[in-house]
Amino acid sequence: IERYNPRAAETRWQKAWTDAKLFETQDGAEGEKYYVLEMFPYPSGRIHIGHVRNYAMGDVVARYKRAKGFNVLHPMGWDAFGMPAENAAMQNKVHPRDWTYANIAAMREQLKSMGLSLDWSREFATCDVDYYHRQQILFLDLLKNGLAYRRKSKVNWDPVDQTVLANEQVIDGRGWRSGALVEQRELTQWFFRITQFADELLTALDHLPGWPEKVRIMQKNWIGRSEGLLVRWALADNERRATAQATGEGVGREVEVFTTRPDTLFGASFIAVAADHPLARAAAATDPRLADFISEIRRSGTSTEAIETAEKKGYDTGLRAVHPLDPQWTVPVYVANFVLMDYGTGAIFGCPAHDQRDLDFARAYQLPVQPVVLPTGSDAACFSIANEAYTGEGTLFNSQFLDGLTPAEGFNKVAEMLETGNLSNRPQAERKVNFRLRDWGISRQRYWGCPIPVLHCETCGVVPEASENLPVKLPDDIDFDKPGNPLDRHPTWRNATCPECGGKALRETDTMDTFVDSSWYFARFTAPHAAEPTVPAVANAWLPVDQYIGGVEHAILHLLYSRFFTRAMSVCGHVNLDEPFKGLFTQGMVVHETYRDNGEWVSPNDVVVEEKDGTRSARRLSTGAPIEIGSIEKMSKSKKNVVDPDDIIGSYGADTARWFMLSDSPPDRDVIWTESGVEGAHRFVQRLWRVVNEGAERLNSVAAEESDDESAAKQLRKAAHRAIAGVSDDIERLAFNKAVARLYELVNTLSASISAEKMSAPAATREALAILVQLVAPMMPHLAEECWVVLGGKGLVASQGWPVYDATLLTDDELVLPVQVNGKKRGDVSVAATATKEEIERATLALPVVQELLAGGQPKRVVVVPGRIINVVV
Ligand code: ANZ
Ligand code: ZN
Repeated sequence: IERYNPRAAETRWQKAWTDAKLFETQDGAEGEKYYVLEMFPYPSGRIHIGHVRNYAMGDVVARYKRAKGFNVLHPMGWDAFGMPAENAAMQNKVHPRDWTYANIAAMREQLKSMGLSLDWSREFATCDVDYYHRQQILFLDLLKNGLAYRRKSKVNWDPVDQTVLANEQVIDGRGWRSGALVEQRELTQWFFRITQFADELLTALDHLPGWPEKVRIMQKNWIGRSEGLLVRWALADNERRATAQATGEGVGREVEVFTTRPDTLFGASFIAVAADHPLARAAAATDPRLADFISEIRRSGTSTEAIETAEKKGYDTGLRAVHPLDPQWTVPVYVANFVLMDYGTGAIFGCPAHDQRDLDFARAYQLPVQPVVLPTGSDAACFSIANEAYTGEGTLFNSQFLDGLTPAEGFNKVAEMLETGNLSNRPQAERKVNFRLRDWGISRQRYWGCPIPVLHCETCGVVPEASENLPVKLPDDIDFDKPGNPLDRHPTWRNATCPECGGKALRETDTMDTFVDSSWYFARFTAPHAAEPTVPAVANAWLPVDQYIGGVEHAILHLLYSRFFTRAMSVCGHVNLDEPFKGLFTQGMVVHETYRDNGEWVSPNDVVVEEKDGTRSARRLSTGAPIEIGSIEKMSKSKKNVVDPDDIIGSYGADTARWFMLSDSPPDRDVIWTESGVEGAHRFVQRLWRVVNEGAERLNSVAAEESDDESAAKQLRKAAHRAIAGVSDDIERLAFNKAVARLYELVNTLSASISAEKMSAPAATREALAILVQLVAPMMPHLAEECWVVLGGKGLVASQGWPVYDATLLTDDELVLPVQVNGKKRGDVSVAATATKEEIERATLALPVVQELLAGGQPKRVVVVPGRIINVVV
């Protein structure tokens, strides 16, 4: 038997599927709909091995569901806008469009070489004018519905690159690319009102059983709902008047804080406000040192993370605030670097004993630390706080009328008192639900993105572009010679006519965040050529996506934006649903050992690893020099521990690559790419090929009238039918590695029976071989087709129905056990040999004769002697 040659076979079968238009899905075709989608790739240039894993998984599901009779939608496209294309343009003088489409062309070929059952007729790239045209329609619809708006907002501005930076692009206060000190600028930016759905986006997470728990928790934390109290602290009169006079500005009479712990009010020792709080600004007007302090803390990074990790710093404004529960008690008012302006009210009261940040701050500025929550079982006399705040449960103490209450009771008591204004004859607080979630800023000062389709008219202000003027196309003739947004300095593109008054207007030059592009592509796949963003009836029929598969790195932003955008599209009538992804699966990464030669990373291609007496050593393939084996890490170019899917597919074939990606570890865990693992997968490919060929050969030589040996046939059929049940179940649960293990087993069983001296059950062997090939097909589709031909199967495996198992073959042989009632034999019960005691008991009690003797009552005792006898005591 000749070795299986994947190279020739794979292209042949890919062509056969394409010619048969097998994977071109028709809307409303026969069968229940099933939409399976892998997160679409960014066209960076080449697919990486993580893509192979992701798409192999999705393809198994798609092929399996198709065989099960579903009408499967399994499309592919490109998340094609974004910075890397502009970087390439700056570095290599190539147009972002050319760079992007060349990458797409290369990657499309790579994906095609994997033999994925994709409907390529629905392919699009988000940078296609056809796509972003519809995104502009959506933008204008959101604008009409109050879901898009413009406001001033603070941004990180890189003065050298002349661009806005995301928080992650600011490193130690400097631009990641230019190294320039980042400035805070106020720019008018476009936002999507995601906060309008904050509560809904949160509660709906409880109704997504098809999502991993960890992703739901991450989204919950991101949305960050907290129930608290807005508490107004009056400013002590003297200082307030002094400041107000000096600045001529109305410093408020009070400062309002947001707290989730009003129960700890008696432990308060200071008020702190954000650098941008009006109180801080007013105070800085008369205090140059405070002004310096404020500019210093503004420089040190604006990300929540930067703020949380920075050393706590504050400046005493000299103002004093009056404690809301005790008019005789005042605390100092600081400006502090750990208070964020855009959360709550931008002001807090600090309770050092029970909040770590407050404690760090209090220690730095010698402020009192008064514990007010006593851990259960602690002694009030001895309990004190050192360097760790106590944030647990307990009983309130040192708190006057709150003493003895739990924190929750204390919360309610304080809330009631302050809400009703018992103490000062006016309400001093109100309950408030706060969200961490902010509106989504979508403005980017970049060229390679979807233009925001509005105009700025001198007379009419901001005007949406008229729909007949859409799309607002990106100009082609741009240059990247200077930093900044090429759209801003384009000589003519900005000049336009106001659709309202016909006067002169300037185009908006901001483009949309690329997360907008990926927030609705799954809906566009349902009608990729429609004139409108969707055809609602068609979209509603296909959506939600039944199984979405992608990396956990998208657990928050992409998935949350998509959930928001789906709701926004619903409001505008483009779809009629809230949740876009019914099932979500986040696959693990592909990791690889690292290698070093004198501190320099070495590619696995130039390394041979040897194992001797259980220890592994490595040397360079080219020079033979010894190499240090390093830790196993995510594949990355910088560590050179990448393998190129093209190389793997070129030398072993796509089926081997797919099989290995599916076989080695549970799909939600990381998989370690090893050469030996790939070789193992390839050996299995060859083995399967041999078993099928040998089987077919021997079957051909068996005389037609020869009949099966009954017991041998039964064993074989059992193995095959159990494999059908098991593999189906594994695929349904996305436990691909388990399915693989079962198929190894089935091949072993078949191989033994085929190589036996006498083929005792030819008919059963024929059946089992066909089943094997069909079960393997979703994972190794090319090999399966080739084997199908060998077995003389009709048509393509890819268009066969999924094999159906015979349920009677799943149970082991039955056991018949005698049943005694009160020591006297009354009958027999037959149960599966594998039945548990509970199952045997249930079957026994269900016997009519036992039922009769029980007369509706319960037995006193049931004694099961496994494999022997059952005694019922009534
Ligand atoms: C007093 C207090 C005592 C607090 C205590 C906590 C523990 P979450 O749960 O995230 O909503 N806070 C409020 N606004 C803030 C801002 N703009 N910047 C920084 N911190 C702010 O957190 C609410 C708590 O975070 C609030 O409750 C407040 O501190 C602080 F033992 O008030 B707390
Ligand atoms: Zn106008």
